[in-house]
Amino acid sequence: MENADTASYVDFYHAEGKHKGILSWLLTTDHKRIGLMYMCSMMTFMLIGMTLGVLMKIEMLTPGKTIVSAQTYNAMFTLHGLIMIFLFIIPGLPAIFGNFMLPLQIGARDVAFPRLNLLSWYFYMTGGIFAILSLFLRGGPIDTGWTFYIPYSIRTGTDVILPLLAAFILGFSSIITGINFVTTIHRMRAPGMGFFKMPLFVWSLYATAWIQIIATPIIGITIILVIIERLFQMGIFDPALGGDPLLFQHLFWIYSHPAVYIMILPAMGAVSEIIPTFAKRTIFGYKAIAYSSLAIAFIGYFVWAHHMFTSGISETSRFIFSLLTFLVAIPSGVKVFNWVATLYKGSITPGVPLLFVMLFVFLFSIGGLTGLVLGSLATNAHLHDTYFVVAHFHYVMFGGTVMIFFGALHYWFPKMFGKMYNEKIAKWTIPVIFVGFNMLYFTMFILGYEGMPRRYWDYLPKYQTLHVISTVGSWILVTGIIIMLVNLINGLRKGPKAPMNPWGGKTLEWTVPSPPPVYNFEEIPVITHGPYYYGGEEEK
Ligand code: HEM
Ligand SMILES: [Cu+2]
Repeated sequence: MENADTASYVDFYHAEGKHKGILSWLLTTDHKRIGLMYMCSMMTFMLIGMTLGVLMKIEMLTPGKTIVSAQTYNAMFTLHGLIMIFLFIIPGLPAIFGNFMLPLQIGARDVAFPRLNLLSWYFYMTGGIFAILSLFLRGGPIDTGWTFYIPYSIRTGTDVILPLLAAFILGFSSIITGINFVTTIHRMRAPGMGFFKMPLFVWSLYATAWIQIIATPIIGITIILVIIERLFQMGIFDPALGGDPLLFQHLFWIYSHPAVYIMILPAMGAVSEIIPTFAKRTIFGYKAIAYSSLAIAFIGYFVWAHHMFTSGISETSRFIFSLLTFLVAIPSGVKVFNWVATLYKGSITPGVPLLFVMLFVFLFSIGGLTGLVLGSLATNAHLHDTYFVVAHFHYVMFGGTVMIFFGALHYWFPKMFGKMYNEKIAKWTIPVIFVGFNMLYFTMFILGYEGMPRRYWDYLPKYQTLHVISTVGSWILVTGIIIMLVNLINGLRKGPKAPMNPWGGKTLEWTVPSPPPVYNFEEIPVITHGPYYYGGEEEK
């Protein structure tokens, strides 16, 4: 198949298929287009979420009211959390880069169930629209926090049911994607590509897909029970009716802890692609990395109650859950060790994606290590529900997954759009992001340690200096992100044409034109070399 060298990426994706114009997108079953549709919608939600975050930080410039009322602040952190978790970071990497790259990386022409794939995007959009609609209904914007904790979520006068339904529908989207990926990986690998010849990004999607399939129904059931409780006062969770609020917390975290691995595993998978490419070496410890993804997915099911140490659960279960939590550090350490070993004596080119990986390793390590502080019982009692927690999860989710989201964007951008961005500008955004990020969130560790509770609109004057530093940090961070995005958009519009393999990547997506043609491969490749890399000469 010829590469459409003169056509822009838009013409290119429009070129084939039954429908024209916008319908060629809305009715497409091409995994690449679906990935791009996810990208557009998710980045929109990401920007809304970030705007809310910045507004919250502006509110925190002074004690008492700065720009919004206390009730509005409650709605803002709830919506910020809901958007960031359910509409951006849980579906993010699998839905965008997984959809786009999985078939390419295993030498397939599409995913196993292309129509189901499109349906999952529609579910995603329905969930997003429900969440937005709920803001304008009856009681006004939901104010429970993204965790919907009982009994508040059955007592509040704000609209809880529609956001709950939104989360429910988004769960379906996630499950469908999981089923699709597991089937695709089992059934559609190119001849010769055994499981241990698959790229590590594919391995991470595989582990993630199983969590999506197994864990997501639990939150689905929990959500339905909350709705029933709110509508009919059945006495499932409400202590006033003989229900058990702790039951809610258990069910919620049985999903929501594994969900953090849905967020982080694909990011780790992308890291395992970017590092060998930019170190010009085969990945060190391929099997160990692949197995550690499965191990993280597995252990991740048994640690949920570390979110409930101060809720009154028994001494024995606190002890066990604390111990199990520490175990997750082992497979995570295995990955970091192998990444470092790959870089060691590699011939490293500091390309933009690799710089994002460095940012990730630094920030995610801080997030992970402070996770151990929260995982120990004694320190947890002091830090629970303070800004220390807010700092911790931003370091993990934002410093971890989102930085790799940005890194993956810069890594696969040339492949996805057939254009290059300005690498110099992209490199300059990294120190800006670094400084802004640490000002914004490191201060929160100190604030929390000193006793500043999370989800508070007001605070004692002694906390003000740190809040101001943090707020200024948020402006710097967002400036960096805006420059980064504008640079990518400029690349899209008028960047030079990208070669087939700009980084010297060794996985199959780099053997097809940029952007890849509709059915990816003219001929399905036969994998003879391995593990992991296709054989053959470098080509530009
Ligand atoms: C410009 C970037 C961001 C800023 C300025 C920001 C700021 C904040 C602030 C001020 C809070 C509330 C603190 C409180 O009163 O308890 C918060 C909460 C939260 N943020 Fe962010 N954030 C940003 C990006 C992100 C990202 C990228 C994610 C996830 C991927 C995220 C996830 C969350 C979650 C889950 C909460 C908890 C909400 C709740 O308590 O219910 N944030 N953020
Ligand atoms: Cu957890």
